[in-house]
Amino acid sequence: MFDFTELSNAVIEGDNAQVQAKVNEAINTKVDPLEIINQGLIGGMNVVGQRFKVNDMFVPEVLMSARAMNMGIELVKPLLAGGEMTNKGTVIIGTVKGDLHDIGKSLVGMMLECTGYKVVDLGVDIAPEEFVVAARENNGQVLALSALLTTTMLSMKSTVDVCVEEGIRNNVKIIVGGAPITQEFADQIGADGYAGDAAGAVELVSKLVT
Ligand code: B1M
Repeated sequence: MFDFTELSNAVIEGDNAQVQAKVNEAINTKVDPLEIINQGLIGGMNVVGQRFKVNDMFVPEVLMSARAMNMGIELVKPLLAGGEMTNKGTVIIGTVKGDLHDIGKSLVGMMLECTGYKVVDLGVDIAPEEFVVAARENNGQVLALSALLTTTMLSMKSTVDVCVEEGIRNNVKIIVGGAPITQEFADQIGADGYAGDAAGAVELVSKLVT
């Protein structure tokens, strides 16, 4: 069995070369790509999150870890993309207004892409109106909203409200996710669904887009 500790530690230390070496080692020993992401890469990032919270790590170090994690994900990505190449539907994804966290959102987007959806990733700090424009322009079936801050959760409600005002609410499913989000919150703001992680988001989208 592959020992993920060294890979997680490399993410924590923001050591790109070591992340690359350990990810390649895992790939060569046929470790499940999703386990490499979840246990090794995200496992490390979770520790970073805990240390950041107690001021044991600071922004520049967190960014180095995030960069190392993303680099690892890029190495694993081609293995996930090998499956289905059909277009199952279009998902517009973005982190809501005021929020600059993009790691989880990008992971969700990547997983959707790898399972056959066309993903239009708008990036971070996306205003409700921008989601509406993108949904119209790309004929999107799903709007996927990510938020990591309790303060920006409210932008999710504004986005749902603007979709109603602009008359597109019946044409598009809206899903929400991110660390502070719950099913209860999703119900309160009138979203169509909530997922706690990237795999859950894929499952949810496949239920909503038939
Ligand atoms: Co920020 N940050 N941060 N941060 N940051 C958190 C979120 C925080 C919990 C840290 C803490 O204090 N413990 C805290 C929020 C507190 C709160 O609101 N309750 C916080 C804060 C306060 C801030 C600042 C305000 C700090 C400051 O400046 N004083 C500031 C805000 C900037 C802004 O957005 N306006 C800030 C800045 C930053 C950095 C720039 C340094 C960096 C972001 C870099 C980047 O994204 N490019 C950063 C980071 C990295 C974090 C932590 C440490 C890690 C987040 C992460 O990437 N996790 C985070 C602490 C933590 O979460 N433990 C923290 C890994 C990622 C894979 O997980 O994003 O949760 P996550 O995504 C998961 C699920 O949530 C889910 O699936 C993903 C995969 O499993 N998911 C979805 C996400 N989106 C989804 C959408 C879906 C479905 C599922 O459907 C649509």
